[in-house]
Amino acid sequence: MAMAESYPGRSSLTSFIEKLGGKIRNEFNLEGTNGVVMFVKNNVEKWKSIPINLAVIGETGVGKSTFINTIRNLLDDDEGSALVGVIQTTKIPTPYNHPENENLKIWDLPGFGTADFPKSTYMKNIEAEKFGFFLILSSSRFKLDDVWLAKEIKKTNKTFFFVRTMVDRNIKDVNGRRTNKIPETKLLDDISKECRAVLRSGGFDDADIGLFLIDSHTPNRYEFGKLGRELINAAPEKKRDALTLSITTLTSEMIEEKKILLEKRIWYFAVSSGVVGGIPIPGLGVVFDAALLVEEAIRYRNQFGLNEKGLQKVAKWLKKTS
Ligand SMILES: Nc1nc2c(ncn2[C@@H]2O[C@H](COP(=O)(O)OP(=O)(O)O)[C@@H](O)[C@H]2O)c(=O)[nH]1
Ligand SMILES: [Mg+2]
Repeated sequence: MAMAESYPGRSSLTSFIEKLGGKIRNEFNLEGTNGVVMFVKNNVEKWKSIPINLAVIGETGVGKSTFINTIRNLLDDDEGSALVGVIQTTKIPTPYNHPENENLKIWDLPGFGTADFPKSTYMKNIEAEKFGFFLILSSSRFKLDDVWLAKEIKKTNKTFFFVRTMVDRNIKDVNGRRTNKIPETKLLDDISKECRAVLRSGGFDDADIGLFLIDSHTPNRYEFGKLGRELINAAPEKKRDALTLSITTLTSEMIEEKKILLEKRIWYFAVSSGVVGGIPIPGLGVVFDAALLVEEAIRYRNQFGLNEKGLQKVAKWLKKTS
């Protein structure tokens, strides 16, 4: 998987730490403790200044606003959330900042083929070049227009995924009044096949198409987490950390991604602390640790939603989904 390239695997960890130690020792020799603090900060805070623009496209009612709220870890009535169930009156692309990373913008884009956004000028009108990723949403089978759009995006070499929303409703519709329930896996498989048939008719091979079946109300179910992971994997290396640290935690896949990344980050602190702590000036190591480690420890807690606000949110989600 692409992940292995950017994160030190177990076998390459020793050389990663050795190299890091060399760089940090160098900083210390040149600039003292401040140099080391700056070096670590520059490296671990780099992600905050990297802009990421994610486009969410689909007709009114397919679940764009809901998806945008969920990926930002917001419930529909939270402050700053996108209005759900509201017919779009604004026909211009609307950005929503991620609450924890204002450089991550998720854009609500109007569907195409309307009078305001004719197909012929759609890519130009939405300023397609500014987006790194495109998610094409549908709450039923995809249409040939979706396939057309995907082809246009493919021409620009950008990443795109198909996202089939509201699968929970389909399952409920079929099984709601049956005594002998059809297994969920079979129903999901049917939805997937139905979607893929349309995409295949447009010339997309199953192998090169990312299709994810989700329910934005319960992101810990179905393929919401898998979608988050694939977004991270598809991101250019320099954007990967920013996405990992920003995307909502509510899936096991994201918890795993965050764990891997935070494990890498911790070496910056451990090695620096070792280098600075090894200098025979009493108290220097303690000061250094206090300056950097407290902040990072708070970040770890926040990343896993283990602060008060995060825990309240999890409680709210659980209450809502149980
Ligand atoms: N069950 C379920 N309902 C959803 C999902 N996504 C959106 N909805 C509901 O579908 C309706 C339209 O959603 P909205 O996000 O406003 O769609 P938009 O017009 O594309 O922005 C709202 O009532 C949402 O609560 C989903 O994944 N599962
Ligand atoms: Mg909307």
